Parts: sequence; structure tokens; C-alpha cells
Amino acid sequence: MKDVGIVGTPYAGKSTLFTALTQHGSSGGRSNQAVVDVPDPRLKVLSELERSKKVVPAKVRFVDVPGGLTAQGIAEYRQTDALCIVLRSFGADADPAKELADLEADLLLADLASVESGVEKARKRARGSQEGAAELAALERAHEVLNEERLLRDANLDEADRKVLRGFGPLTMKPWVLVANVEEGGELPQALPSTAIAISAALEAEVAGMDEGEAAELLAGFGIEEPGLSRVIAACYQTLDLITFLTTGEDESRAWEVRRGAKAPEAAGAIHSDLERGFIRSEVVGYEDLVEAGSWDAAKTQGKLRVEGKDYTVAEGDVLNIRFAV
Ligand SMILES: Nc1nc2c(ncn2[C@@H]2O[C@H](COP(=O)(O)OP(=O)(O)O)[C@@H](O)[C@H]2O)c(=O)[nH]1
Ligand SMILES: [Mg+2]
Repeated sequence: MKDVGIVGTPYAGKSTLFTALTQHGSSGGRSNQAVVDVPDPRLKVLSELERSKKVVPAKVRFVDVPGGLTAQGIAEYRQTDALCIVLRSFGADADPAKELADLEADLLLADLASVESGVEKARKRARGSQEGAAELAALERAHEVLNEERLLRDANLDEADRKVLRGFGPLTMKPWVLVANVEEGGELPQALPSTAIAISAALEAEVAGMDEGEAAELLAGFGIEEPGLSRVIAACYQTLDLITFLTTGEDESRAWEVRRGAKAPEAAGAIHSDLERGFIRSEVVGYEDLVEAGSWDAAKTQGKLRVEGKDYTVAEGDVLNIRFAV
């Protein structure tokens, strides 16, 4: 499960968004964390095909860091996998584009400070050690990028450099999802990138506690068809460069996250380490093909199940049945 840190200027609506998310999910240990289901309509379909007893969605954890970008807050954000940047876009004085520019500058400075202290320590370690020298070189390259006021994410650093830098958890190397917190029924401000998501956090927090029909009705009154919350969750999940594979059967229909590009044994390992260790092969059928066939057994009879080995790269929406022996 991945962690998404909610970042923003005070009063942007971070805690309101978090409240909306929390009412959807369960509290994840600490009071400022919420574990949220990733919406996936395919699960309901699969559970009906296979008469599964339960449905288990993939999950993502949101963290509302108290105090925001304080030294302590920054340390917490460094440990997250992605940032959800909330921009106040309600109220007459709202200037979300400026808020974004200011936040970008803050995040950049935070990275610059940590890379600078990293460079000093690496300089001492670098003497006589090849590994230390590579670390120093990566940090110096990062320093150059940040000094030019560029985000590390945009710098085309090679994988070896990125690996070194990941140890420092740089905020400008993480994927970001931009959320414009708009007035009820408001649209995405034009000054923001078109990839940003418009949501009214206050409204979503209000409907999060209601039953589905009631919520849909209230949202429809503001011209909102899909709850913004699901779009935010889906966007955060997508930006992490994860794909979803599925398993289905009588017990459960379930969504699993795995790194894009992962081979079948790694995907099996997401389910259980025994399945990775003892991986033999996997039966695979794409979600659409499975639905078209009507059931797993029907897909099998129709010859739609493929048998794939250790070198198979798992695709989005693959339904897997892993054969293993330990
Ligand atoms: N009108 C309006 N007010 C909001 C919205 N979201 C948050 N607020 C209000 O803005 C204030 C700050 O929100 P909060 O979530 O505490 O911001 P934070 O400092 O980023 O955590 C609160 O009084 C909220 O009720 C919204 O979508 N519309
Ligand atoms: Mg707050």
C-alpha cells in the first residue's frame, strides 16, 4: 500500500479533504492517516460472475500532516510515495496558480536544503570509497538541477541517480496530484494545468457520510456526476505508476497493486511471498475477455486462458490464477 501526503497552504482545505476521505475509509493507525479503497467497478462485475463472498479493493493511505511544511512535517512528507497538492480555489481572493507556484518554491527549497546537507556528508564519505563517490556525484547533479529552480522529477536523471536520491525522499521527485478545492459546483480554474482535479472538499465531506443515493442526488444538484473523491483517489493511484491486476473466485474478487512492468512472480509476491518463491506459472485472462466469456470456467473451455511463465509482464486488468509449490 502506498502513502499519499496531503500538502497545501493553510486553509486550502487539506483537513476537509482528509475528513471526506476518512469517512470513506478507515482510520489507518495514526489519527491523521486514512486508508481508502481505490474505486474499481470491475470488482463488482467479477464478484457477480464468480459469486464471490466478498470484494476486496486495492487501498491507498492518505496522510494529513499536522502543521504542514514545518521541518517535522517535511520529514513526514519525505516518507510518502506521492503528494496530493490542495489549492484553495474558493472565495473571492483565491489565487490557486500563485499558491501552486509558492508551494513549488517551498518544496524545491526543502529539497535543496536536504541535498546540500547530503552533499557535505557524502564528501566526507566519498574519500576512498567508490560507492560514496557515486552518491556524491548524484547529489551534486541534483543540487545543480534544484539551483536552476527545476523539479528533480523533470530533470531526466538516470535510474542510478534516482536510486541514490530516493534515500533522501526528495519532494520534487515524487509524483504530484493537483487538487483545486473549488466552490460547490465550481469548475477547474483556467490558470491551473488541465491535469488538476476540481473538487469541492466541503461538499464531498458533507456527502461522504450519507448513503450512496442521497449523496448522488445532492451532488447532481450541483451538476457533479462522479464524486470528486473517487477521481482524486484514482488519480493518486494512477500517478504512482501502479497497475492493478485482479484475482477472482468463490472466496473473493480482489484488486492488487503492482509496479508497472512487473513480471508475474513479482505480482504473485504481492499476494503472498510463498507465491513468489514457489511460482510455477500463471493462468491469465484479460478482464474484458473474462467478462465476455461469462466466467472463469467458460473462459477456460473457450481457450481464452493463457498460461504464462516467469518472464511474463503483467498487464493492467489481467485476471491471474497463480500456480505455485513451496
Ligand atoms: N466554501 C468552502 N469552504 C471550504 C471548502 N473546503 C474547506 N473550506 C473551509 O476552509 C477552512 C479551512 O479548511 P481546512 O480543511 O481546515 O484547511 P487546511 O488548513 O488546509 O487543513 C475551513 O473553515 C473549511 O470549512 C470548500 O470546498 N468550500
Ligand atoms: Mg488542516
